[in-house]
Amino acid sequence: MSFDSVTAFIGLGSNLGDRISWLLAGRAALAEMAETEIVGASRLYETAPVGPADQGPYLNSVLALQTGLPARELLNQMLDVEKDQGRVRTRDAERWGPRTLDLDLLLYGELCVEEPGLDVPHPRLHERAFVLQPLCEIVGDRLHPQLGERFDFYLARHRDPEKVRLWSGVSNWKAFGV
Ligand code: A4P
Ligand code: MG
Repeated sequence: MSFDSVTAFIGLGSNLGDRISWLLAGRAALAEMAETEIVGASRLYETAPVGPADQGPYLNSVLALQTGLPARELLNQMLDVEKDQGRVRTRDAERWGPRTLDLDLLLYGELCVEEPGLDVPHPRLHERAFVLQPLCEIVGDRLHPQLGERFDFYLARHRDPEKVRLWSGVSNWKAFGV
């Protein structure tokens, strides 16, 4: 790993088909990206859908990556992984609708950018329990690079134990790397 690598955090979500298989395949594909290593993982959560209510519950988790890829290149490769894992984007696909695998670039070091096709930190990160709960397992005491409070501050505002529950369907989710 090069000296100027950055720690990035990626949110994974799935609510269609064999959800855990999509997440495991997504994690494996992320681990194979050039100049990139998975260095941390939250546990898995089963979460009530945010957005249209007529969709099933999600599995969500957050991975920490050490990467030498620039942010845009990382996101492009994440979108390729989504595509390879069977997610179909159509022009009229429902926003926040069901998906086999959704990968969100939550944080890329301390970077703050708002460009066409690249918003980091993820703009809804600080208001979603399904992201904050797993993220805070890894970096709850870090500061949101744009908004300035600790991530566990935002979690305390949005925590929802009814809608975000630990999921123990597999035991090896955190067994990445060596
Ligand atoms: N894009 C720009 N910045 C980013 C970034 N930091 N991470 C662009 C990811 N993508 C980024 O994303 C739309 C475009 O945003 C991409 O082409 C990319 O270039 P999308 O994945 O096609 O659209 P989306 O996911 O339907 O919409 P959006 O607004 O990204 O939704 P979210 O925020 O990803 O939410 N409920 C539960 N319980 N768990 C979930 O995981 N996920 C969603 C999707 C809704 N409800 C959920 C969950
Ligand atoms: Mg998304």
